[in-house]
Amino acid sequence: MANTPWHQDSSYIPLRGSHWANVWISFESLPARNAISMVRGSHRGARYNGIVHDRLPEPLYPDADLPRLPDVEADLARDPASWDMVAWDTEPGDVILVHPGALHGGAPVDAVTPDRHTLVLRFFGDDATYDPLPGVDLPWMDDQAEGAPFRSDIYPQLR
Ligand SMILES: O=C(O)CCC(=O)C(=O)O
Repeated sequence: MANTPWHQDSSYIPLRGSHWANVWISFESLPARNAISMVRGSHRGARYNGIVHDRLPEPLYPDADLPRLPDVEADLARDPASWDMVAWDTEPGDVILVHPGALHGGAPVDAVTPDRHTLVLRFFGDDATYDPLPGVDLPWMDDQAEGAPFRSDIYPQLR
C-alpha cells in the first residue's frame, strides 16, 4: 500500500495569498479511504518545513526557521482520532478543492483500488504574490520582487 506522504504544497511554491486552490480530479470511482485526505482547517495554520519525498524525514530547508512537519501517518497509526481528517468518496467528474496550505496526503492504492489516475490543476488569483522560499529557484520568476504579483508568461491566464 503506497500512501502519498503528508505535506502542504505551500512548502514548495513561493507564493503568498488566499486566492490559491488546487483541483484534485480522479478518473476512477474512489472510496474516501483511497481519495486524498486533508486535515480540517490546516490551511489556516502553520506553514511547515517541507520534506524531500525520497529522503524522509529530512527537512526540505535545513536552515529555515519553519516548524517541522508533523508525522501525521505515525500519529494516525497510534490514534486515528489524533488529527481531524476529511475525505470523500469520489466519482469520475467530481473534483476536490485543496487549499495548498492544507496538510494533505494518504490516498493509497490497495486491493480495493489497485490503480488510481489523478489530475491536479493549480490555480491562483489576484492576491497571489511572490514569496521566495530558501533554495526554491523558479528561473521564470527571477525578475520578480518579493511581494510582487505572482505572474509569469508560463502561467496561462483564465478569463
Ligand atoms: O494524488 C496524490 O496522491 C497527491 C496529489 C498531491 O498531493 C498534490 O498534488 O499536491
